[in-house]
Amino acid sequence: MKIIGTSKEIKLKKQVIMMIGLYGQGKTTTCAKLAKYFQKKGLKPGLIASDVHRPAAYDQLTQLGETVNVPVYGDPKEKNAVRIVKDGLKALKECDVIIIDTSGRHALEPELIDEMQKISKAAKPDEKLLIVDATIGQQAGVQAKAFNDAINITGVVISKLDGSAKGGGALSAVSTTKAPVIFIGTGEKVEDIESFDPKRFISRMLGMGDLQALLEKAEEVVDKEKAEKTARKIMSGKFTLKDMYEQMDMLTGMGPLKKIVDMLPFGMSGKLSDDKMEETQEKLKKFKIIMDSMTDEEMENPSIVKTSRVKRIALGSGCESKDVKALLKYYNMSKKAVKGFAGNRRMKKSLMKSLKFADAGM
Ligand SMILES: Nc1nc2c(ncn2[C@@H]2O[C@H](COP(=O)(O)OP(=O)(O)OP(=O)(O)O)[C@@H](O)[C@H]2O)c(=O)[nH]1
Ligand SMILES: [Mg+2]
Repeated sequence: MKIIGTSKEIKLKKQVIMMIGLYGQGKTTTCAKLAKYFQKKGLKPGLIASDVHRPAAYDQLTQLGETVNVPVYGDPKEKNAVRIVKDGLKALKECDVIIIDTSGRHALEPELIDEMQKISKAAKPDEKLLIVDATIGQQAGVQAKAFNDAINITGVVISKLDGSAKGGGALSAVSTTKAPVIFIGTGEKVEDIESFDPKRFISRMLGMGDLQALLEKAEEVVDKEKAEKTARKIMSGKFTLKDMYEQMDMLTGMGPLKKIVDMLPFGMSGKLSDDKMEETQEKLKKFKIIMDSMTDEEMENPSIVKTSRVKRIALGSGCESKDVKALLKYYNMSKKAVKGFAGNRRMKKSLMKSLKFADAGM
């Protein structure tokens, strides 16, 4: 199976990006995803709505822009896409990365090529990204080649790689054309985008999970200092409800459990049913609400929580006593696990080592 083709990392600099592709491939959604991506890297993005053909296109992009909190330039009354792009570039000149959404067509017809070329001439984009939908399978490769021949794209984004059996086929087909794959889209939400890394993709296909992606996700949401503090506490064998609360906070902050588990190695994802995961996610949420009703003293020293306190906490958090007891049971199990971890010298050593790396800023 040959799936390593060309891949490319997008530069983190001031630039103009033009999105192109056929109908419904995910251009507009990907505009917002990219905006969020650059925003996270500290750059200021702006969006231009130059799809003048689909009536709702302007509203869609404006809404997405609001979601990610970036400015959107557009003029629903203007029917000339090139005019909009020119005005948009001026209006958004304070932005670092300007992303231009364009209209789609049913096929790569002369009219589409003409419009793409005109916009490209007016905007002189640093990147011309083709968006292709993974669910079309091998056809994605055909599209990539055709667009590349027609207007020299600089890269491809493969959208809808979530839950598509044909995703691998699409990716391998595109990878074998000359067009480098830059990003993959893995869901409908604005954060569902990943830089494409062929090695990582292979390991995921082979069921080895995607630890790299997991670590990146963790880095985004985890406060390094807090994580280090927790790690040191774990090593000392001390583990209070407060520590557990922080851990849950980190975990739930990383997004839906299913996504996290999908990134774990050894085909873990197959072993946990979606229902079970949803149940766990709900349980974590409930636990957090219960803990919010506990006093500092109880959080630091959970062993003082006996019957009367259980009742009070249940009442305060709108739960039943059995839920509070379930939380305490879960805490005691976690604490035992943590104690075992702290007692394991080999694990301790490897954790120490990773902390040293963290100290060295690595
Ligand atoms: N599951 C999933 N859905 C996606 C992804 N990217 C886009 N979509 C969905 O695909 C549909 C079409 O996306 P758009 O962004 O509107 O596509 P477009 O290329 O702008 O479409 P036109 O403007 O009509 O040409 C929407 O319902 C999106 O939510 C993805 O990575 N995963
Ligand atoms: Mg669109």
